[in-house]
Formats: sequence, C-alpha cells, structure tokens
Amino acid sequence: TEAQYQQHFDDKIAADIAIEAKDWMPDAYRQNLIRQIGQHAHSEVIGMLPEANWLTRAPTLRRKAVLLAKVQDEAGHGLYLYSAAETLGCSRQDIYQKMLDGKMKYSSIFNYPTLNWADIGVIGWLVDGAAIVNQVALCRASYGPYARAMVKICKEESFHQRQGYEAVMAMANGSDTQRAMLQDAIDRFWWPVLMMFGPSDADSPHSAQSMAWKIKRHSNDELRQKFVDNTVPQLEALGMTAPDPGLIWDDAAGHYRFGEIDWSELHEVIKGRGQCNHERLQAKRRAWEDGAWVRDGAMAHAAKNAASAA
Ligand code: FAQ
Repeated sequence: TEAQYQQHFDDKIAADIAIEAKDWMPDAYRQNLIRQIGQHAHSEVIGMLPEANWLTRAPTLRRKAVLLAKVQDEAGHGLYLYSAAETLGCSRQDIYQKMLDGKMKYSSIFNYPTLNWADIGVIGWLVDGAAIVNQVALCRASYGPYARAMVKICKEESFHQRQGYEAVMAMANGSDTQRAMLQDAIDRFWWPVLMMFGPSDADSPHSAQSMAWKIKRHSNDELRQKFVDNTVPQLEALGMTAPDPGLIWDDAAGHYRFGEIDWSELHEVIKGRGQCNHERLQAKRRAWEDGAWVRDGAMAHAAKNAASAA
C-alpha cells in the first residue's frame, strides 16, 4: 500500500540509504528534486555566458586554453544534471523550455556582467569557490543520481577554483593598475556571491522539507558562513579587502562575522530584474533558434537511417 511505500522510503532516508531512480518516492520529493536539479542544470549552462564573453580576449594563449576548458566543463555539468533530472521522469526539452520562458530559475550570480579580465579570475575563485561549498554538501544528497553527479562536478569545480585563484594571484602580484582592477572586481562580486547560497534560513521556504529529506545537508546560512570562513584568509593572502566594514573575526565563535546582505537585490535579480537577466535569456533563446537546423538535420538523418534499416 501507499503507506507501506512511504514507510519504506522514510526508513531509507533515516538509514542514509540512497533513493534510486526506480524506487518509490513521494511525488513532492520528486517535484522538489526536478526543481532544484533543473535550476542547477540551467545555472551551469547560463553560467557559460559571462565567462565565454572573455574567451576571445584572454591575455595569453595559456589563459585562453584554460578558460576554454573550464567553460566546456560547465556545459558537461549541465549535461550530467539534465540527465540526473531526467531520471525523475521529466523531459529535458520541457525544463529547458521553461527556463527559456522564464518559468524556471537559474542562479542569480550569472545576471551580473563581466566587465574585464579581473572578473574572470574572480568568478573562478569566488563563484566556483561558493559553488563547491554548496556542492560538496550535495554529494551526500539522498537522491543517488544527483549525489553521484555532484562527485564528478566537485572534482572539476575544484580545478576551476584553483585556476581562478592562480589568475587573481597573478594580478595581485602585478602593477598598481592590475591590483586596482582586481579590487574593483572583488568589490562588485563579493555580495552577489554571498547571495548565491539563497535567502536567509528564516526566509527559505524549501529548506525545512529539503533538510528532512536529506537533499540539503546544511542550511543556506551554514554554507554561506563556511564559504566566508574559507575565503577571508585567501582574500588576505592576496592583500585585498571585501567591501564590508562589518567583516571581522569573532574569536569566541571561531567564525568571521559579516554585514547584512541586501536581500532586496537578491529578490530583484531572482524576479528577472537583474542587470543581465534579459541579455542572458536572449542569448539562450537565440542559440536555441539558431540551432534548429542542426536538430532538424539530425532528426532527418535518424529517420532516413530508420527507414533504410526497415
Ligand atoms: N539564485 O527555499 P530556498 C554553478 C530561489 S553554481 C536564484 O532557499 P532551495 C557553477 C530558490 O530556487 C550555481 N534563485 O530554495 C558554475 C527558490 O525558488 P523556487 C548553481 C535562488 O532550493 C560556476 C527560492 O529562491 N548551483 O552553476 C537563489 O532550498 C561558474 C527560495 O529559496 C545550484 O543550483 C539564487 N542564488 O535553496 C557554473 C546548487 N537562491 O524554486 C558556471 C543547487 C534561492 O521556489 C560558471 N541548488 N533561489 O521558485 C541548491 O543548493 C539550492 O537550490 C539553493 C536554494 C541553495 C540554491
């Protein structure tokens, strides 16, 4: 019966046994995962755009090759995640179309522009750094296909974070102009990166249920704190500062304290009114339309093959 299935599911969650694609699961669990994994997949592919903006203008061939590899990795992450979402019974095309129609979200961070090369280093260091803190926790998510995708993604993401830090180290050791560019990029990205972890726990509608289901293992605020604690020593090693006068070490707590996030900014960006929301969706819609001939060609080729096989 339904009650027995539910009991079996609850027992597995309690015992930390992964839920697999063909297992019974409550419909709300399935829908919540499609929402989160789908948004995560969209973030990976939209996240290619701000960095791709600098591929043709990378300062050296080495930096260009590294950035190209990183951007390609993000496409791969999108593909693993769309596949993980599909194991839950949704269609990739359906959730992709919802993203194009503005009916599904992607991470707020990709609605900020990349104005210069320093932004690319800062994205690798801070954006991928934040993504890792969030995704390491998701390696233990209760849904097996999602957790396993995260393991591979985290390995690649950790290379991304290091290439970003290596790029910002070069700028921090460079001229005064380079140091000023780097500081400006940090000043613009610092707060939006803290917003990547989502609303505060008090204002996070999905958290309680996602924690009970062990999809989320740590709350938004816990992960944000972990990121700040990890990152401030790296900031100091660069000789740079954060645009937050409230950022101080709290010896008793063993954590950095930081100022209040401007939640109205996060809400505006999530609602589609960030600096680049329109541009990002336009770029993806154009790519989808411009790629129609490839899809049509592939379908015609498959139909021809099927006909000749018959
Ligand atoms: N942006 O109740 P909660 C990357 C939405 S890293 C936009 O707290 P939840 C790597 C949220 O969806 C970035 N929307 O929700 C990379 C919900 O809306 P809904 C991607 C946000 O799910 C680097 C509502 O607010 N990583 O791509 C944001 O429990 C460089 C209420 O929020 C992931 O997606 C936001 N920042 O917790 C790629 C990680 N925050 O659905 C390229 C997986 C919240 O009700 C280049 N996701 N919202 O309409 C998660 O861990 C979770 O979904 C959270 C949000 C923590 C993001």
